[in-house]
Amino acid sequence: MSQEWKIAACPHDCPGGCIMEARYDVSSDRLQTRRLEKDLGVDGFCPKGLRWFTRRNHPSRLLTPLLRGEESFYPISWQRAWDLWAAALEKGLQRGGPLGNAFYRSAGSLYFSKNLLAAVHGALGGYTTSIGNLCSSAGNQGLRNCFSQVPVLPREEILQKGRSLLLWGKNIVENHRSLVPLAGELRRRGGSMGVLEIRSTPTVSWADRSWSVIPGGDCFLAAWLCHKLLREKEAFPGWFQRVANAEEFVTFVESLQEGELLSAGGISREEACSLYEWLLESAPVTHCLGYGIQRYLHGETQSWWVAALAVLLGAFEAPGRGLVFGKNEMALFPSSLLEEPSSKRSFPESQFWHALAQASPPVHTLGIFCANPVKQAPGGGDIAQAIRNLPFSVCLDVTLTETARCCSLVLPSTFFFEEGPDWRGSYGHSFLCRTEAILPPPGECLGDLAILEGVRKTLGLSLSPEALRHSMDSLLLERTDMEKIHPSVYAWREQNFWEESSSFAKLPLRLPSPHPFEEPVKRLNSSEELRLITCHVGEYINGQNWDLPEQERIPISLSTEDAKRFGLSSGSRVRLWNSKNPCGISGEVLIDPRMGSGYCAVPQGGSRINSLTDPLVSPGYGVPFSESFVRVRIEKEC
Ligand SMILES: Nc1nc2c(c(=O)[nH]1)N[C@H]1C(S)=C(S)[C@@H](COP(=O)(O)OP(=O)(O)OC[C@H]3O[C@@H](n4cnc5c(=O)[nH]c(N)nc54)[C@H](O)[C@@H]3O)O[C@H]1N2
Ligand SMILES: Nc1nc2c(c(=O)[nH]1)N[C@H]1C(S)=C(S)[C@@H](COP(=O)(O)OP(=O)(O)OC[C@H]3O[C@@H](n4cnc5c(=O)[nH]c(N)nc54)[C@H](O)[C@@H]3O)O[C@H]1N2
Ligand SMILES: [Mo]
Repeated sequence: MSQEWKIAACPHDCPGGCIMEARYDVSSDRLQTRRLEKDLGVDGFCPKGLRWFTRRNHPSRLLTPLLRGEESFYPISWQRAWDLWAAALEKGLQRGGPLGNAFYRSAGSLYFSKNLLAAVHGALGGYTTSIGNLCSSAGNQGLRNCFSQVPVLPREEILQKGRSLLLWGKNIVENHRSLVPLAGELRRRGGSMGVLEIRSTPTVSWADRSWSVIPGGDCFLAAWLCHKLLREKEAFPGWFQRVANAEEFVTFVESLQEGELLSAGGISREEACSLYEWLLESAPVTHCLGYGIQRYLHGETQSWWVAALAVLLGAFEAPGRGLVFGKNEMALFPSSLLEEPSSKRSFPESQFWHALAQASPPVHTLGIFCANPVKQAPGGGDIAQAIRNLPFSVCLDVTLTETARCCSLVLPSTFFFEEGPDWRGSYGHSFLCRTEAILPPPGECLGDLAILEGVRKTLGLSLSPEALRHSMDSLLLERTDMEKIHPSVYAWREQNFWEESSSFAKLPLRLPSPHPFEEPVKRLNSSEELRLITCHVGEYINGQNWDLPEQERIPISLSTEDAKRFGLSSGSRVRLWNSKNPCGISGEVLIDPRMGSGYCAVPQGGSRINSLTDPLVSPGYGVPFSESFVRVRIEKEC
């Protein structure tokens, strides 16, 4: 138990990657926090992050291992839990070899130690798992098509060399708060903040300029802008020098019809021209890609075309004209610690659950870590059933989540300030920090690695997850490419992709066919169906809203035109439904005059929203949540 100030880093999957100091005050039995000195340039926790400290003694927190009984879960000892899990893993090996045991991990915590969670499954010879993630795979794929990697533009570089930002559906006021002060600084230096959106958001209200597109329309708009830059000979001088296929690209762009591009992007010529002028007069403009724009079947094409536009506007030639999406917050994780298992079978993220039932060799056990797929993955309702159908499933989490409730065994994990040493990087900034336990966990909670340590001992494996944690710690402490700016905080000088001499681009030579982009689902009646767009919100991260009051009715934003067409007004109580969930979910209409016809927007993270989404796969193993369609009906009891 530490009464010293120690470093704590928010574990949330959020670009903030916020860091502050915390200590345990015995007299008040409270965790106290304080911000690091301002000039270090690291943000303190926001209200979402600070909730971790008050959640510590929340009544919903799991305190003992739980085993599913006939009617409900009942507490068992750790040794019994490990015996059951170890026996199930052995049975899995007998039935299907190493592939008989499945491992699924998602975005609940971004601490480095989470990369070690598959170690025990690996030591058993391998496992079945998922490939891709719920978040960024499609966008990353488009950027890899273009640059062979996901380019990194460190925040400091934007601050020093940038001027204006164009946010391609990046809702920074809600979801990337740490970019707001940076944008403020650029604004003070004369920069302009632009946003492209499909609806009203706090970022649209905050921005200096905003333009509307239709869902999935950005790639067409970006192609139109490339077309105009080439035709008007206003592309940045020398833009083609780092482009492997510049001639073919120019030929392809010249073959495109301007009018078709604008109509597929859902933007008028006048608006598009105003964006074009703004791009030239506000230069240098840094392009910031949001995650919403890549949740489509052509998500990879979306980011690829924005990348092409950035290249034509001088991304390689002039500092500050680059593009940012996310970056690998675990880039410095010592991957030498983990050997690739000899046997591994991967199913695309969205298809993983469906594949489990049909896999041959069969899957006998499933371990779920830092993940709540029943709530957060597309087709969540079916996932619940897929988990229940398995002979054995175990979920490590801090509460009895929608997913945990479907498992045979539920194991109580710790909070980040109850275990260590551990490390945390960020996909927003370039700091790393080392954290340690500040106080012991409540009840019988154990850290994820300590839980796995119990299984490996029971199985008699020599590989120790806790020993791996300590090796990871030593390897990171030995690094010489990080500057210590505080006893446990390090500044890493990340390479700026845009300034490396070897960086090059391969620009896109295709666009999706616009109407519709691709027929994703069999439509019931297209004029009555709305594309369902689910958006991240300011109050909580992803599905982690268990300590907030559940909204009985979700806000459903509709265009003025659609509301009129369906006879609805603001405040109308409706249900959103489709063939996957005919009973639907309850909501209240909000009319958004900025929206176009044919889609609705609702918050993600509601307990049943993904009962309406389809488990489709986009190139790069992406998850195109926004290719799901719903209908609206006036609410009456179902
Ligand atoms: N419809 C729709 N669905 C979406 C999205 C969308 O836009 N629309 N967004 C998607 C995106 S971008 C993402 S990233 C995913 C995120 O979805 P998930 O990857 O499921 O992430 P979270 O909901 O943040 O957390 C999952 C669980 O991890 C647990 N957890 C936290 N810390 C720890 C820990 O240290 N150990 C263990 N064992 N568990 C821990 C939390 O309590 C939580 O229950 O959701 C996706 N789902
Ligand atoms: N407060 C908070 N912060 C978060 C999170 C959170 O849940 N809450 N989650 C974290 C995670 S895991 C992620 S992935 C990020 C997500 O961060 P964002 O990228 O900001 O979030 P999204 O809600 O996925 O999409 C952003 C916006 O894209 C718009 N949009 C949808 N389709 C299109 C399109 O085709 N074109 C354009 N131009 N816009 C479109 C939506 O209307 C939405 O407002 O935020 C991270 N930060
Ligand atoms: Mo995400």
